[in-house]
Amino acid sequence: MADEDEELDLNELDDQELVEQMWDDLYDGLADEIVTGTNILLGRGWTPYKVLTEALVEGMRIVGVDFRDGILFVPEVLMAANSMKSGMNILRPLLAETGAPPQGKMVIGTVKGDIHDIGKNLVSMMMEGAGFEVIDIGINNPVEKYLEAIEEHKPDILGMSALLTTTMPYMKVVIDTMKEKGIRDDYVVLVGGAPLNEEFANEVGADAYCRDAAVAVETAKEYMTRKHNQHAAG
Ligand code: B1M
Repeated sequence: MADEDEELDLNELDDQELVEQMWDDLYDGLADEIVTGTNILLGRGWTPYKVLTEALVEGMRIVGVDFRDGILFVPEVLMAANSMKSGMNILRPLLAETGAPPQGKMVIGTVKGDIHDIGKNLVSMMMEGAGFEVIDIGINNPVEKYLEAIEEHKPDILGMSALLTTTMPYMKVVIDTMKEKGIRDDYVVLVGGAPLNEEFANEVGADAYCRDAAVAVETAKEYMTRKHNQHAAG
């Protein structure tokens, strides 16, 4: 009954009010409300991508600011993250449903020591929506896990995510190990995560830095086009 009341209340809000309410609900870790809000916006004709970026990602950005400033703590941020995932679960199949032609294969995972996975999951969702087959190897991956996954799945692209300044150098460990094994150039290596930038990506020997999930998709597509052109020429 309480849920029904909440749903009615959220339905009465206009789009902007509802989005702002969802930022508050995400902040408060209210997963049911996030599910309801996500469904309402979709029902009003919002694209899954618009709901994702304007309601969920922006809500998590606000959480991040108060986490940084010591206003929110890990348990609260975990609840916010779980609420965000409830919304993402609704959007995932819709984003994958675009009927995009098959593009290629990507293995993606968050590096060793790092358990942040929302950004990586979002990249996976968007890549699937763009027609990529995605093998998501999860969080806290040592170099061996990356090597096993690329050996098993033979992807076109290896994606790595890191959200901490302390874990992002681990990307170099993975890339250097690939070099030692003589397999670095068999894969396109894309890296992303809030503390990274292009300079860092160059330093560690990645092919490209992806600022966000949309850039990851565009970059991956560009590399696939290049690969096809090279095959056609060779
Ligand atoms: Co963490 N955390 N956290 N945290 N956390 C940050 C990253 C932090 C910036 C917060 C802050 O202080 N402002 C800070 C890092 C500071 C630093 O290193 N400079 C921080 C810290 C310090 C910590 C802990 C150390 C806190 C503690 O324990 N005292 C701890 C570390 C745990 C660990 O990993 N070992 C910790 C823990 C956690 C939670 C578990 C509570 C939770 C994670 C839950 C989860 O992921 N399941 C959490 C969260 C949620 C955050 C913030 C608030 C939000 C991250 C997020 O999900 N953003 C974050 C603050 C912030 O980033 N502003 C913070 C939304 C997401 C959509 O964006 O991940 O950037 P993002 O992904 C984007 C792009 O970066 C890019 O595309 C994505 C989509 O557009 N991208 C890629 C990401 N990966 C990519 C890979 C690609 C391509 C693009 O491959 C091709």
